[in-house]
Amino acid sequence: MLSDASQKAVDLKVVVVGLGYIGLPTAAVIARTGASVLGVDVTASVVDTVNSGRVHIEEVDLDGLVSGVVARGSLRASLQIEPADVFVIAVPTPFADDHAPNIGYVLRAATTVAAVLKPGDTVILESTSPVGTTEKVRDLLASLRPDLKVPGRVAGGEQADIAIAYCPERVLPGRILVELIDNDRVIGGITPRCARKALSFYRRFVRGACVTTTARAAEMTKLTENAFRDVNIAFANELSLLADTMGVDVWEVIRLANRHPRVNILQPGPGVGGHCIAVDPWFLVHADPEHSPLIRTAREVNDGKTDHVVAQATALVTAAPPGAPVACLGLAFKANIDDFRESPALRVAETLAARFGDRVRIVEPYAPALPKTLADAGARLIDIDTALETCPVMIVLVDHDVFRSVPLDERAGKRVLDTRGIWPDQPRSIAGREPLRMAS
Ligand code: SAJ
Repeated sequence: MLSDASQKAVDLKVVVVGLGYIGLPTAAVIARTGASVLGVDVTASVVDTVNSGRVHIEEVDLDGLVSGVVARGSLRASLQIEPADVFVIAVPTPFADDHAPNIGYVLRAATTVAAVLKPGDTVILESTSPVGTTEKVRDLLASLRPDLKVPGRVAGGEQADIAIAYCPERVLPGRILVELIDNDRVIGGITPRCARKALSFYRRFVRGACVTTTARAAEMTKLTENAFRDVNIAFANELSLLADTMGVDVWEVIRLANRHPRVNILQPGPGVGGHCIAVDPWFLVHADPEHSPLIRTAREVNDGKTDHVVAQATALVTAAPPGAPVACLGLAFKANIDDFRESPALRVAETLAARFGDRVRIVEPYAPALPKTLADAGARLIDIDTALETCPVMIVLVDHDVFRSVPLDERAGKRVLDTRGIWPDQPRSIAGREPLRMAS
């Protein structure tokens, strides 16, 4: 017989709107607690895939978890929403060309939720959002459901019928299932009571600390975390340009500087990619351009680093024997994942393919086929062994483990541009420049 607590978990009905990189793992983790979870998505193929117990995204251990909870009947997917006790919104918040955040998907999801809301329900927004979005969701729900008393809009002494909160996800792709459980959560309520309601939900599956605050503070906290990382990567990328000018190995300098007890510099690379760090800082800049010059400049430095890598790579290929094949190692936005969104590696490879056509070979163990832009330009997908056998020019764009492990004797004599510093023993790097090293 079930204990009271697990009986409660079984009875809990949760809807997760958006079955992407965050929504699907979140839905599966909640379903594992015994709650009955419905994942709602606008894409029929995603719904079909999940209902057949499979996954449409690569994430460590996600396939086993999803197949288990679907087989047990704890997780279902649908194009249609159903009534529930808790609604979690995890849809994208992209930005327009002028970096204006687009919260259209969030408002559409809230509209869908409004149709089935009832007193006692909790609505939680997890999508990274500009400050004030949760209040906009509240206002939208209030206008669509005038029959419900919404938080922050009730006369003194009265209780709201529903709770609304913002709780940003903080998980790192590749470690999502672990971090969903172990990371601390910041839970911002429209009112303190809303925060407490959301807190009791997260306590079901989060082992990390759950800290409550206001919705606005939680929204800004999420943007701050990613802007912090972007600014710090920009510092490393700026150092890499300075080190090039000075003929110094930037990775060695960073390693040495990080021996200082209060210095912790991140790693330079070909630019910053992904759907979070390259995007979220703009939400802060867009809200108050006058007071965000540092955050804006960091974005520009990181984007500028990709242009710099393109110029270095172009110089390296141009200096190589005519017709020599060029291997671009990696397309993903970072190591050991299959996510190519906003990837600087992809941008570099596409530019090189547009310039050098069928001389360009791509090595990307996480891509089953080449993206169309690359294929149309004449580039070909090959494996790392073929690249090592046939390509005298190699451009390292992603630090996948399989690239990192290539020993020096297999790449000796090659012209290498190593944008990730994975081959510190390569005799010539950075467009043929010999970095100065101190004698050991
Ligand atoms: N990168 C560098 N140098 C570094 C670290 C990263 O160039 O030293 C590059 C990566 O190669 C990649 C980009 O930055 O192109 C972003 O990678 P990441 O590993 O820093 O972050 P994401 O985008 O995978 O995940 C981030 C995380 N945020 C923070 O670490 C503050 C994660 O916790 C968030 O949940 C996620 O954004 C999100 O969804 O917002």
